[in-house]
Amino acid sequence: MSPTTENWLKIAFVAFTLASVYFGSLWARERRQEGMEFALKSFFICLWAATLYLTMILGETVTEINGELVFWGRYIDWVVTTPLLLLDLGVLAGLRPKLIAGIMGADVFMIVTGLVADLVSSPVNYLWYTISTGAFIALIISLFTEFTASAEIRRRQGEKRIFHLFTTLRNLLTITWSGYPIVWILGAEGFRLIDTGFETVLYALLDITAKIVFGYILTRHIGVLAKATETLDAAVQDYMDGADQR
Ligand code: RET
Repeated sequence: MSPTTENWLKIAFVAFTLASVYFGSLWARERRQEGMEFALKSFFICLWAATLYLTMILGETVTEINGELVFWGRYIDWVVTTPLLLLDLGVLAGLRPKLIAGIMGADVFMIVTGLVADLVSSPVNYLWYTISTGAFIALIISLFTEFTASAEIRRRQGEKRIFHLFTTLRNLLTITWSGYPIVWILGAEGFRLIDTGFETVLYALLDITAKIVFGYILTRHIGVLAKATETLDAAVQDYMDGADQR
């Protein structure tokens, strides 16, 4: 591992450790307030990321394959944390639980096929990259169709602040998440236009924005979020009532 790679893994590890302390203490202080499960989720997301960064620093989730270092710990991080980030956005939009679950499933598919792309050699890796990107595009489309339509309903019900928070986080998510397939294809896994050190820097910055900045904006609006939880509870109740009739 080059010094740049190692240093940036450490920078990300420290950032996620501090962020998990921040979100964890926020939750501990105000855990009886409605909407605080978002802080708890951000705590877990950052703790998980810090743990996986630690395993990469220690070389436990890094393996040399075909003469190239594969940081597979990243995928173990993403496969757990990205569905949780989508869950946040789905709850905020007031999306039906069934759809949230479907989107989380598509996301897991995207990460697992991305891992396969990283493990196999060229040119088959590009096949898996394309499959993963297909899932990614479908996911982004769903954010701008189903998620947004659902959030629109809330806006019409007078919940303007929730709608505004939703669009801010949806746009942040779309921009940061789009960075990942770009870094991947430019880096050691694809065309090798950037070296592993620079790739580590870019992934660290993307991870920090997608998890810490996202979680910070989200938890700063706990009051708005309490309302989002109420609506989801009502949707779950409706769903359960429907199931009762069957
Ligand atoms: C890969 C490579 C294959 C094609 C695609 C990818 C997308 C990855 C994404 C990752 C998001 C990670 C986040 C992490 C934590 O905060 C697997 C790089 C489409 C979108 C948000």
